[in-house]
Amino acid sequence: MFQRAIIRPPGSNFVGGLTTAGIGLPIYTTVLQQYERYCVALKQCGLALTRLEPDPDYPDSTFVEDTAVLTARAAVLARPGVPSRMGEAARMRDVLTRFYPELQSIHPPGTLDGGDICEAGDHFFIGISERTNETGAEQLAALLAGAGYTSNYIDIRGMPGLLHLKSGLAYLGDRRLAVVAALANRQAFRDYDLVCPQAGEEYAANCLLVNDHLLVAAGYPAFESLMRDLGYNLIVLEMSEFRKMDGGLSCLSLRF
Ligand code: CIR
Repeated sequence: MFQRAIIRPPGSNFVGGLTTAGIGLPIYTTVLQQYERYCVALKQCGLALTRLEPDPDYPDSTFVEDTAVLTARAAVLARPGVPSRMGEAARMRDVLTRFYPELQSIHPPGTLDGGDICEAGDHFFIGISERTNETGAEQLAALLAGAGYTSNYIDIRGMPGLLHLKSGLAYLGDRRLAVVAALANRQAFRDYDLVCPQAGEEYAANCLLVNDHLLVAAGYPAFESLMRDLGYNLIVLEMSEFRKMDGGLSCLSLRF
């Protein structure tokens, strides 16, 4: 069970962040509305929120997930793989050491974005992407192994629409994964039940299981009804403005 989430509200600089989506610029008032609903949803899932201040130096810093990997037995400070975001991790260090005095770190030349790391019980899928390099992935795998976790690598380099592994993958509990069709044939997933969003609904794969609820993005009706049929207790959230910046439900919090 998760008990807490660290969040950092989007600042007025949010629209200046990185994006490849090509679907327009976010409207800041709508960003804030969607964000507050997301926070309410996390509280509804039973989480206590540690709410940081918006950071005027880092427009992408609301995507806090990318700064760390938090687990029940270990915590690792990430080392974001794009220059404009690298300083975000340092600003998270003090917050994290309050909860994890034994915080470990990814070191140069390793780079790693938390969005590339998908926890599935005691196993982790580690994405190798434009942001997370092989060295960063190997460092994390070794740190996780030291804490008794297994892992394997999923190379997503060059796959359109997948900034991070979790842009197309989520763990749904009970050895079930939501995964985009383009990743579904990977050997690493062979012992899992796979649920694939239909063509046109790929964004919905970035859903988020938080205790007794599954957070899903609004606007993907086929995926939503599939999840309802599987018995999940859904909270449906409008995410349009975060999608414009390549972000989704998992990126906006660090849960532990
Ligand atoms: C970026 O390009 O880094 C941000 N605009 C979006 C980060 C989304 N994070 C995530 O999927 N974990």
